[in-house]
Amino acid sequence: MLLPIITYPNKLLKSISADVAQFDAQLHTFLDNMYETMLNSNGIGLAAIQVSMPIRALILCIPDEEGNQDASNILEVINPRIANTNGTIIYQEGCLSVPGYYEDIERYESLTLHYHNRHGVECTIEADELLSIAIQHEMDHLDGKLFIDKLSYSRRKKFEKEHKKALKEKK
Ligand code: QAP
Ligand code: CO
Repeated sequence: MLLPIITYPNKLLKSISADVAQFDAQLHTFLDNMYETMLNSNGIGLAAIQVSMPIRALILCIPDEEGNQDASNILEVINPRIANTNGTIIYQEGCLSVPGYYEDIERYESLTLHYHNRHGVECTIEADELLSIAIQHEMDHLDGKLFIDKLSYSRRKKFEKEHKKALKEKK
């Protein structure tokens, strides 16, 4: 089932999401719906709050060399914690909740992540490059932050201007 993705400036995107307590069938169905919704919108990552659900869950599916996003490559991350970080990296980020806008953002180059999978099992992964960037981007959503909140004053102004223009053109 496709879920509606909310977009900036919807205030729900500022929510602090709550820890997941029950790793039940309802959560599994929700995660499946998130995956379908993300692929349908050509995304590589999606946080639960982007579909109006304020829980600490996110999904990632980094495309392989052929650009395929196989279901076996999906990473479902619940109640995540970053344990260790290394270096910095700059990447031009976008967001399904800020469609059509992309800016360079600095992130940790690599990190260690502790999280729970859909069954509540504790997992740890080492991530670098695009996966590390995507994890940090999606974890920001859990604390009500968007990548545009990281822009310098002048870049943010540029965004607000382009956003207003895009809204007018849609009407
Ligand atoms: C977050 O972003 C991310 O504007 C996931 O028109 C971003 O999936 C992780 C998208 C950068 C790592 C690096 C954005 C699709 C998708 C758009 C996305 C659009 C259509 C964004
Ligand atoms: Co996003």
